[in-house]
Amino acid sequence: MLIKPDAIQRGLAGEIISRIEKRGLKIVATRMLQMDAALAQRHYAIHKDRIFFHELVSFITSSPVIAIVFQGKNAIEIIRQTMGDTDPAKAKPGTIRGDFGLDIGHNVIHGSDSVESALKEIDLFFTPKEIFDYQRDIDKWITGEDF
Ligand code: IDP
Ligand code: MG
Repeated sequence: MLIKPDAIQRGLAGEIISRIEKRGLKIVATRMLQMDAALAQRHYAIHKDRIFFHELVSFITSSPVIAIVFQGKNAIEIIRQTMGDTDPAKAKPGTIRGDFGLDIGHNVIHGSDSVESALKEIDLFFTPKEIFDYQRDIDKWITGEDF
């Protein structure tokens, strides 16, 4: 996931991380960076023909972001559900976008939409050495199994 520039500027980073962390997912990598246009274009390549693409690239590069890799059972679905609908106006209250956003172009968080895109996106932001493999004793209380 990415904590987008608007969320960092508004001081929402901790709250956003906390909501996902509290679901039980484990942080295995994190990095703060300011994306450049080349990285933004690769990250959002799937949207390159959309009318909002230029606006999207210019927004995501406008100020630093925090990239985080979360690991855990059904991580993609859990994060997408916790994020809420892409358009904050449609996102349910109780979701991150539903609680903290108003505008589709300023929706505070990015989350990968499939395991396949997560693997590609992780590769754009992290080297394998920056991703941690560690055990938490609490995992057996969250899922009944160790990750
Ligand atoms: P997602 O972030 O929920 O996966 P996508 O459809 O993948 O949503 O779109 C990527 C990002 O592009 C969205 O998070 C949003 O910030 C931006 N976006 C999507 N649709 C529009 C639009 O119609 N106008 C401006 N920005 C948009
Ligand atoms: Mg998407």
